[in-house]
Amino acid sequence: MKSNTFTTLDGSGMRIAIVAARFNQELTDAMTTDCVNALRACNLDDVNIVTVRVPGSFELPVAAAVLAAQHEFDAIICLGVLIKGDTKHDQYIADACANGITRVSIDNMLPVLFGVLTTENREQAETRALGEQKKGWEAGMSAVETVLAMRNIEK
Ligand code: DLZ
Repeated sequence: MKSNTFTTLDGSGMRIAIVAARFNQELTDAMTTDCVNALRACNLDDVNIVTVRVPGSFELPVAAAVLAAQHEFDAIICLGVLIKGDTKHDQYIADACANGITRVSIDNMLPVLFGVLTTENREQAETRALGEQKKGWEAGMSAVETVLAMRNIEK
């Protein structure tokens, strides 16, 4: 079974926020569309899917923190595309982003999904964002699955 193959997930009544970086916009736009479609496929109403855009992946954690503080969402999905450049800039952003998202998630006991691609080059990013891997779809499905899993733990 492919790792991103999901069984039927019912997210009826869930409210989920997507925070998407604009950097590498062609790719993050596609991931956002796929993510929204995944949530719709899990029976979420459009009114319960909120999308926020930020400049780059570095800004994903602070936007997620603000959304988490509203206590209105069952999960927050962070989407971004980090492509390696000539310097270590991408590594610093990736580390800050991953650490920040983890902190927001744990501090709020809320699923905050890491839908951020960290790739060596544009081709790898396109395969994951636009190709058959469809990482935006995977992030949406993972969010609903995690909310359901947490509800089971809480019982
Ligand atoms: C500056 C920058 C660079 C070089 N590369 C990326 C990238 O590949 N992916 C991404 O999402 N954002 C990138 N950014 C922008 C930073 O995330 C951030 O928006 C700026 O440093 C402003 O804080």
